[in-house]
Amino acid sequence: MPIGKPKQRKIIHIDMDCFYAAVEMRDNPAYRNKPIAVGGDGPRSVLCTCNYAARAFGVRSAMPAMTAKSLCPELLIVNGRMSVYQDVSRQVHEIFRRYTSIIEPLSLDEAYLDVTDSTLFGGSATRIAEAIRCDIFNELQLTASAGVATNKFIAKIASDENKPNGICVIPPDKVDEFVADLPLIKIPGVGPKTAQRLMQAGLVTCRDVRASTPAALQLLVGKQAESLYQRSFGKDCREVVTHRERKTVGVEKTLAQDIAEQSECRDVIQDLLPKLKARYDKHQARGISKLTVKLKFDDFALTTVEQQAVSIEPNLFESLLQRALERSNGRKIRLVGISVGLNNLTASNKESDQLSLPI
Ligand code: TTP
Ligand code: MG
Repeated sequence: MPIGKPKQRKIIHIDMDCFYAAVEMRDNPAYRNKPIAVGGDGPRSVLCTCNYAARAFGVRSAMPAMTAKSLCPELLIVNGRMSVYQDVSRQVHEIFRRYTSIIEPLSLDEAYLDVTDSTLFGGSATRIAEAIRCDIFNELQLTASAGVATNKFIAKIASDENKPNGICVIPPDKVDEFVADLPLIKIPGVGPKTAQRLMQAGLVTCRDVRASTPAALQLLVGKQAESLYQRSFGKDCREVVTHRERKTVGVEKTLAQDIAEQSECRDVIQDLLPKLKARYDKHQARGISKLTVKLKFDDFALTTVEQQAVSIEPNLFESLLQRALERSNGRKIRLVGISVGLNNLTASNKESDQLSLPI
């Protein structure tokens, strides 16, 4: 390899198929050939996920149970068993560790693996990904999908291409072609609002972003412009991070009935405060950087208001609540949450390291 040329990385993204629903089907054979979803089936419940039989009817994650039932009247909605999903997630991670120690979990059912330096299967990332999917199937009776590429962004998008129970490999010489027609909404970090703003400016695919200018992008998406520009050429130099520091600690409550009064929201925050303090206690060494109030309105829209702070101040939560409620436009409140931002321990350590250097 010529000196100075960076080594081509081999990244795998693994994502379990309809994870909670798949575990339920595995453990309850009666669910197997039926459309099922996991969640509550009360009038105010929202689905966590559903199996692929239910998806054929248009049922989706995060959909209100009532809507799902109207799309698919025979949908069976089962209660979730979080501790079982956590156990399965641990078992999946044990399988990952047979192949690499560089694992970055994204959620219970999703992780990035860096196998650049692996010598297994002659160093073939594709064969490693297939071996992982086989182990998961043989040992846990569950299916996973995999994306294999030279960076995290492409691997993540690839894992979705041939779902369920599929693999998609994007070799370096196919990246350009794969990315050019990619709709921007598929890029992690580009949410529906950003995608809408980009579309209004005529930007729908990565090809459109390539033809734009960094300055124009800056106006549209602010500080996200640089990474969006990079992604549109298939570039992503983020490492697979094996340990990520928690950034916030929070508590929230979904209300039994939507509320409209500020005083009622204030009462909910009063109830949540001791829980927040108890949770923060475990992270005291980090110190606090900000306080945040989050509200979910009755149309499921979320809003957050935050302010820098160094301690849990009930009065500050109150004024943040007031500012959040100003955005309600007559909507009622469905959920109230409060959280604290934690200082970055690693950064402060680095700082003290620098201070202790001899001058
Ligand atoms: P996902 O990987 O997004 O979805 P999935 O595994 O159910 O389906 P897919 O085959 O498309 O990957 O999320 C993993 C689990 O996280 C999912 O099984 C349930 C949970 N979840 C929620 O509880 N709420 C949500 O809104 C979403 C998206 C997921
Ligand atoms: Mg999944």
